Amino acid sequence: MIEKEPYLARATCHMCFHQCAVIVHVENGRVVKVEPDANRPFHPTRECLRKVAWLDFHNHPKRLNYPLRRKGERGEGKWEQISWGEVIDEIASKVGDIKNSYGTESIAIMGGTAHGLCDYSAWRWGNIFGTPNMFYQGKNCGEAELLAEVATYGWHTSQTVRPGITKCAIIWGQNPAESFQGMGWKPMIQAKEKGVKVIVVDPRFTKTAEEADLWLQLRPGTDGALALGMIHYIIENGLYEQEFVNKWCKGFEEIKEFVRDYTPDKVQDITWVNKDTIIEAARLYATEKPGIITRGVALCQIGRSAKSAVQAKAILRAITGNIAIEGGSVLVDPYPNIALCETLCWSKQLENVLEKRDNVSAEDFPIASLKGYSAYREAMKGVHPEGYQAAIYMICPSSYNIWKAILEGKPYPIKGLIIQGGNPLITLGNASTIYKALKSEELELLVCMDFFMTPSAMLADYVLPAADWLERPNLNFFWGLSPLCSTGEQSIEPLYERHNDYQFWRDLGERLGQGEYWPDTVEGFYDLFLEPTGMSFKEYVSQEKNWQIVESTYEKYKESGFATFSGKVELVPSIFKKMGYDPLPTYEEPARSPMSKTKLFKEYPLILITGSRVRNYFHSMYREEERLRKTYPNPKLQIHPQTANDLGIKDGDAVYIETPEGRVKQVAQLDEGLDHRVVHADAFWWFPEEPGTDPCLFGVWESNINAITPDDATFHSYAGDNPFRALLCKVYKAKEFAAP
Ligand SMILES: Nc1nc2c(c(=O)[nH]1)N[C@H]1C(S)=C(S)[C@@H](COP(=O)(O)OP(=O)(O)OC[C@H]3O[C@@H](n4cnc5c(=O)[nH]c(N)nc54)[C@H](O)[C@@H]3O)O[C@H]1N2
Ligand SMILES: Nc1nc2c(c(=O)[nH]1)N[C@H]1C(S)=C(S)[C@@H](COP(=O)(O)OP(=O)(O)OC[C@H]3O[C@@H](n4cnc5c(=O)[nH]c(N)nc54)[C@H](O)[C@@H]3O)O[C@H]1N2
Ligand code: SF4
Ligand SMILES: [Mo]
Repeated sequence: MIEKEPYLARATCHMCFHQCAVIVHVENGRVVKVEPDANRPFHPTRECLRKVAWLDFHNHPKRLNYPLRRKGERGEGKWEQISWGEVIDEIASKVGDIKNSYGTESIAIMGGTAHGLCDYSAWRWGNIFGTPNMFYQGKNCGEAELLAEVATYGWHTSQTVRPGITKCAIIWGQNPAESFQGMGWKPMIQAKEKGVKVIVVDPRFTKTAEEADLWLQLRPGTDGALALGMIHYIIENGLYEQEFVNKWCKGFEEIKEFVRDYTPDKVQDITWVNKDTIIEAARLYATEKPGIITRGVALCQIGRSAKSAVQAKAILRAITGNIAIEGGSVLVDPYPNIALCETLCWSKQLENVLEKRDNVSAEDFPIASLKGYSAYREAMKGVHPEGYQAAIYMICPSSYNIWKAILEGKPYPIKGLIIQGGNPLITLGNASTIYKALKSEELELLVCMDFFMTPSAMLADYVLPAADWLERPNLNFFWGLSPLCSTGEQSIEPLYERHNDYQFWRDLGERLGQGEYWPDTVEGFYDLFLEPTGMSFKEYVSQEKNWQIVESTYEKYKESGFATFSGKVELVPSIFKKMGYDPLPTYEEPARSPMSKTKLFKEYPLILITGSRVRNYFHSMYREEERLRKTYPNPKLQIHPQTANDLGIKDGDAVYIETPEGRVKQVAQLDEGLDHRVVHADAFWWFPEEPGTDPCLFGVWESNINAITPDDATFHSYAGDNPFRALLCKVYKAKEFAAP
């Protein structure tokens, strides 16, 4: 940061997780203007709509500015302002009491998606304190895919095409034209100009699908069957890469036998995709090489049918020889200049906790537990002797088990929950269970640190005001999932009594006797991460390019082998067997589908998918930003015109969406790009303009689709991700949709 005023700061925007390079103009200690920094890579694109809220968000009158302590009952909305010193003392004392009575594992921490600083500081605190119950939304963001990729290859794969080199791209369960406009979509458009063949697998005709050469409109949740059908065709027709398979893949004969039944006819019946289209997709991907297959958040959220889908995708890449080659699915190492495991005290966590209790979902979803992580570590040690940097997602408990541990004390009680950068009532399944857990007397401590009072924060005992991206320095390396690192300067000192997320954990840690682990400032914390570079954060951030990218390397397995038990690509992963799972990609119907629940289907005759990203928002954020809100004022239920007509629904009508869990209201949008048997509901809706007090909680029960999504261990993916898609519902007309 330049000291003199007025000045310019080279910051990175954090209004979503893309961290675009921006220049911030500061006068008299206040931000007066933010603009794209065209001199650095990854600057804001025209398509990003959230930019209009840059200043409004920072200055919004509803921002939390002081620490608050609850006065009345949870949810009553009675607060008193207290000092940071008092609030840290009180939280530390309660955390200490819970630790003494129940053990460190009884404190859970909960974050959201990659919000940056708060993730890293929370994980460091959790590891030092010794709790394996660190939930974050990576769980629903792709964990089921990542765990399958790592089980198969010992690495996860890259997501981007190389324009001019990649010949075929399957965009599977992803809509990057809305969700990755800069990083993922821009190279895709460039690649299109150079002739890449694009195949999109999505039940909706999305903006991404508009660019496709081939669109596979499948029945939601049947991705596993589709991928198995493609493997079947590729093997039967000798289109696989024999040399690579013979030399580097284990389990090929077993897979060949296993997919014998997945004929194009059978797969057409299951998936609703015409068999010629399935064959065309398989043929294109196997012959137009190199090719990539993206991960897609959808596949992690189709519940128990996720496993076959993610495993079969991993197999498809390998048998076609499309991994670890230029233009194909590259095996990714994290950005190498970051001491991720060390700084997060990861080894301490393993020592600490393995001898004590595993996370609360270890029994239901053992693959994502400390035991699971130890098994992965063992498998990988030949290639990653220091452990795998991108480790955190491997131990994340399922949220289902957190609520159960609070409400039923099983497998052991969770008594304290610290939420930072999360809004579970809106972004996790079955809000009524979450509501019960957050209001339960069994939960002795609930803390929420955020920018705004959210429905979840309303139920907290303490609400803490977070400093935003303009008020803190930023260092981000995408949880270790990409070979990228971005840095941005702090633009101004935090306004009012907003504190950065690090400061909270540091102060809490210090009060609990962890002083030696916590540098005084965020910059000191970042210095620890950056130790391998030999640079301090201050030096690092002032480099000309403060977006660092490490070039990909190819075929590195030829030197080290694959990071699996056998050193080969394991088409039938031994780690799955070891953890008690079916190691084959056996297709399972979604827990609620027309086939698996024929009786229920009679009452709920439409397939429901939820939560597809829109350019306007970042999940549950920014509903209070007036200018942005005008661009997308209300939640939409997309429905085929024919279905709508049958139900007497017109475009713009208010409609109820009902599942066995209850009903919510959204606004109908007629959409011919959907199959008439499928509807899509927006997720993430709450209404900051409504009363925050319980039971309204800013309209949490009105349009929030997660008020009516199920949460049951038997529905979840093998890794414990929430089932948000491939559900059943009915839709009918409502009287009106109250305008905000
Ligand atoms: N039905 C359905 N539900 C879904 C999904 C779906 O597709 N359908 N998708 C799932 C997925 S993939 C994800 S990632 C999640 C998203 O879930 P979340 O990450 O929980 O959602 P956000 O709205 O991004 O953030 C939650 C809160 O964090 C606060 N916040 C943001 N940044 C910071 C920060 O730096 N510090 C602090 N202290 N607070 C911060 C925001 O103000 C907001 O209130 O939703 C999941 N839920
Ligand atoms: N603007 C914006 N960008 C974001 C975010 C945001 O909130 N706003 N969130 C970020 C986060 S945390 C994430 S995880 C990513 C997610 O980004 P994406 O992976 O692109 O996820 P979605 O848009 O939720 O879903 C992608 C597609 O899955 C389709 N789909 C639904 N059910 C199925 C199914 O059963 N099978 C298949 N094959 N497809 C299905 C939907 O129709 C949708 O078009 O976006 C990130 N980028
Ligand atoms: S909101 Fe996201 S895409 Fe838009 S400028 Fe900020 S970081 Fe970039
Ligand atoms: Mo996500």
